[in-house]
Amino acid sequence: MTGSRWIDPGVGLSYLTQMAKLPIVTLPDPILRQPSAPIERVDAEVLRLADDMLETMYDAPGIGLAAIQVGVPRRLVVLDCAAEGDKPEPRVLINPEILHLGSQLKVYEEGCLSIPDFRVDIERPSELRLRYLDREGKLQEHDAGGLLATAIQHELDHLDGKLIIDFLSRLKRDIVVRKFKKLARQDGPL
Ligand code: GNR
Ligand code: NI
Repeated sequence: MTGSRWIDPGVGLSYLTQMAKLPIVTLPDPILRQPSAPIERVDAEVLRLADDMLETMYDAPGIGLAAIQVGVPRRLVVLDCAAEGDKPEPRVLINPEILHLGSQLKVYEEGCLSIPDFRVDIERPSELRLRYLDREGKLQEHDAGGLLATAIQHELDHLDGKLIIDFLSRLKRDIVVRKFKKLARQDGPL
């Protein structure tokens, strides 16, 4: 997805900008454990980052991406949970907050772009109510269920430095982390 688009800053000037695929931070990079800070202003820079994150997510491919996964510790998430072949449903959530979690739980096998080739069954509430700022900076409240509810909880965990390996026992988590540390030594920077 290499495209270009116009941003109108609303002062009669437009800039032609190019979307860019960003490198995804993977385990064991300690950045992934950093808590993300709220976004103070929904400006052109934030929207640009959101578009770059969408391109990065579609390219991966994945169904969600948190800013911290591209090294930016801000509370910004992109998602697209549309079924393959259906019309894309790109979503941008700024400063997302869960207002309510349903009492019914469901198990979903989750993966994470920051932990390649690893999957784990995780039990989470199947429905939630979410509040966030949209790309116009407008406060939104929505109910979510299905895969979207699972993905939202996964992404909000990232904003607090939490990863899907944290749902494993300490022993199993250490085995996964050690594997990624070894991989980073092998094909990491010379
Ligand atoms: O692409 C992804 N798939 C996925 C599958 C089940 C539950 C959560 C996810 S999110 C993940 C992309 C990712 O790592 N987002 O942070
Ligand atoms: Ni993830």
